Amino acid sequence: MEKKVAEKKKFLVEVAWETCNQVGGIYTVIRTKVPSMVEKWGDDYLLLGPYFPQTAAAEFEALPVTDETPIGRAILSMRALGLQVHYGNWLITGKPKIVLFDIASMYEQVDVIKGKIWENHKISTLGVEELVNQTIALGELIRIFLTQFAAENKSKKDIVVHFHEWMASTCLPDLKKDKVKISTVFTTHATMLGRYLAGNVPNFYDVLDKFDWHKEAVHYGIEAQASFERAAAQKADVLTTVSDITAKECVAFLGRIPELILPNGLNIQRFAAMHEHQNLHSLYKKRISDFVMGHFFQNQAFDLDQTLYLFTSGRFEYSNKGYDITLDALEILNRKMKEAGSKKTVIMFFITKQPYHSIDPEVLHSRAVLDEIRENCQAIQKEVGDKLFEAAASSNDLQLPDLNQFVDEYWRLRLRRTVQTWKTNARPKVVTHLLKQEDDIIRNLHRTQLLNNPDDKVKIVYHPDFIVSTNPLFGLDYGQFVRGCHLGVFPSYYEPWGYTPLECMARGVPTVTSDLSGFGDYMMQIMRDYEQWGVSVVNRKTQNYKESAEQLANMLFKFTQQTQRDRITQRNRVESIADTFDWSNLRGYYDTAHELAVLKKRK
Ligand code: G6P
Ligand code: 1S3
Repeated sequence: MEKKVAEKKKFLVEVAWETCNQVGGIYTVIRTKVPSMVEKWGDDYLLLGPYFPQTAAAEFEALPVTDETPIGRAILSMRALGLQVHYGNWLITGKPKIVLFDIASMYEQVDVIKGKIWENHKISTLGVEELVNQTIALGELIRIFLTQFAAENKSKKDIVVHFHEWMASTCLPDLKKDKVKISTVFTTHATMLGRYLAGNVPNFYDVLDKFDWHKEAVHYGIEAQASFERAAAQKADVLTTVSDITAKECVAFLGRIPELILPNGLNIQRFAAMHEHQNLHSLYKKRISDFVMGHFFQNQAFDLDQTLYLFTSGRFEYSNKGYDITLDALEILNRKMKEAGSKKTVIMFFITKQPYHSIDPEVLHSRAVLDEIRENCQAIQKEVGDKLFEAAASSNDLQLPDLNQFVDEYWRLRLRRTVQTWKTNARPKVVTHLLKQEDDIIRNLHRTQLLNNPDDKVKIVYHPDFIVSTNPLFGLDYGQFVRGCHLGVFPSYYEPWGYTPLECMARGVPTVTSDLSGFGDYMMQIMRDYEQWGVSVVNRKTQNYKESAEQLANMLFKFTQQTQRDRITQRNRVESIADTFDWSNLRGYYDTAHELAVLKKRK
């Protein structure tokens, strides 16, 4: 009897606000995991999410809906009620089936739904922000669909529904109340209160178990969000999160110990460039060097062979993402390098998103003039080449002629004039765009005077926009930019998982992370000699801010002392362990969560 139950087939539904809708890291989780999920589940796999026409136009392909399948019948019954439900393929690797719900078709009902939520679950949603209203409307659409789908489940498969984050889970308490025949998993990828409190309360981790979740939620104006999150966490058959660190927040804010930790992976195969990865580094580094020449050389030139490109990137969460500690460590690094008489130059890129008017025209202009200088040089090179060839072929004498005579006066003058007008006494800008207002990065740079002075060993390029291939400054997409850099720096203070260091590893780029990020914590657990593999972990758990900044500066200083051979070897090593984080290795954690949900439901 026991055996028969265990063999029953399962159908998996995953639900996320970021299905076919890129906002942040959850999109990466869902999207990169799809090939591995489709491999296991085949046709017994479905993703649910919101319908946004613009993204759908690029990533979604509609399929006909018939009444021959439970999914089709559930959709048709919703359409009969006047609800807009889209069914089709998500056009990504793995091409999964997805159902997207048009929130607008439920929006008029939001106040009625809110009333019921209050009646049934005592969750107050008065005066909430627009996003919460949208998630409530989406939740109701998901509730109707899942209820109908479960009722249509004639094959009697165990339906497991995996909800990601509160935005996709406002209906979870109702599904439970209505005893809909599904098993549920809820994964929180961060907690609402953690996000707010970590950035505002000093020693957040030390006082984690002292907070009154409700009082804090009201204080930060996120009572509805935190309540939905807590309700979903408590009602789900299985609660999971992405790291041990966030598991502690679950206990403190959601009132439940997660049954499982589901570490995040990537579809590493997509990045694998095998032996090519070193050549790609070289290629993309040249493109970054083009920018660096254009930006810096008009005022100060340095040896590009002795220049290292470091970067950090992510949403603008100044202290959560560790931009503060990175800047303070860079000031120390600058001093150390000067004192040691280092021949190296470090260019540190801050890639994040902040409101701006436009790219700074002077930065663009300088870049354009450098391109013109290159064109002049190429014209001269061609002229000299052609004339030298002619001279060599027609001469009997083995002496090399004076090459200067082959350069036309016009090109000589034009080159000189272009270079002269380009050179300037003005310091290279630290920020590439015209920001709408001064922010914490700029304030810190002014305090530390890390302003691209000629004698600085550490130079700053603050690029307040994400990198896309159409960007005129680099002409690279983000992945190419990462490959061209030497080191990714992510010493986060609050980071439930953090994909950025993993994205470096996948491209063979060494990285710095912190023991307060889920990824760093996980690395420390699975690999004792992680440093050997190009992953440095800043201790932010037991050291104070100043000590951590000093430790980071020492790590960076050590990095500047490596030889090129060291760096090449290290890149090979980093690349060789990236497979550890392939979903084919990490999907097993999800499989366990789904098994567990079914078992708990049956009890
Ligand atoms: C790769 C390329 C080499 C290049 C090196 C530069 O290994 O295959 O041709 O010299 O990168 O490394 P670096 O760390 O100095 O950018
Ligand atoms: C969250 O996205 P975030 O950047 O808001 O989920 C991600 C995926 O699990 C995670 O990597 C990240 O740390 C969380 O913060």
